Amino acid sequence: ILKQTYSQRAANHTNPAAKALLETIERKRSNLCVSVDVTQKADFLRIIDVVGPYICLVKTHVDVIEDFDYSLVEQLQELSVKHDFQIFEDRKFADIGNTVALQYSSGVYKIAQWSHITNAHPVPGPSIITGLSSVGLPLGRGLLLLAEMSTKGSLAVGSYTEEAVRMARANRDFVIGFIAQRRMDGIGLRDGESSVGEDFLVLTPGVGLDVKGDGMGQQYRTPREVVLESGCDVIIVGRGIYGKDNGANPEAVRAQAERYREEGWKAYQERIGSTA
Ligand code: UP6
Repeated sequence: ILKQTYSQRAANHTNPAAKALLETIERKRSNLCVSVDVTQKADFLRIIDVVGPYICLVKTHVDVIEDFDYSLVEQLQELSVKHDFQIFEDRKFADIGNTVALQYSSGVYKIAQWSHITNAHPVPGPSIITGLSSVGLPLGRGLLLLAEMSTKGSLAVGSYTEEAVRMARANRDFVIGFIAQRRMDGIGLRDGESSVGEDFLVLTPGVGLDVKGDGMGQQYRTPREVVLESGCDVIIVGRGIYGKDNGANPEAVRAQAERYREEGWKAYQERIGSTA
């Protein structure tokens, strides 16, 4: 898997969200996901319109937007068509199956209606996947499990991470991969089990080129460390791209997006041993 191209890997997947993400990455030559964690609609849309050409995926925390109304979703969808990117609401579901099904389908945000990919903490056990897939699978959505976190002192380590991978293996129609800091291939295999033919996507937050942390527990690694050394597939970058001023200077945001796209793609090319 480490040496395969994104387009070769698209053929390994039947889940439409996984396939679409891999195809988008290849088409745009970008493994960059931008995390747009700002609280005003205008900032949110402006940043996405600027970074759009350089990304494969936009990651949202839609519940931090103060002036949210459902038209924002329609505007986001228009941008996703204009710039050809997928959408990932970073909801980090963590409740019982029945509750997460409601949180995913309903409420103000109706996440399943517009987010190609979402994610969940494995802490409740496999029933969280049952609940979310009852909503998302018929819509062609994909789920990532948080097998690890980027933060200092994270509890998602060791046997917790192994169990997360086992939960994913048992639900490969809907679970397309992980939020993690490294490849999960072969992790948590029981005697006699093999991970041959398995291809989970690894999307990795905690990526930055200029600083090592944020003073609130976040830890940053470079695209090279993440993609080349740890074998991850998508780099997730937030403040490294839109900065401290909510992306007030579009030219600076554009330049950072271009820079991270280039770094992420170079690391991937080096990994697969190609410069094409
Ligand atoms: N995120 C992490 N670490 C994780 C999981 N998720 O940072 O283990 C999310 C955060 C934020 C983004 O919720 O939206 O990724 C990182 O933003 P940053 O690049 O500005 O630190």
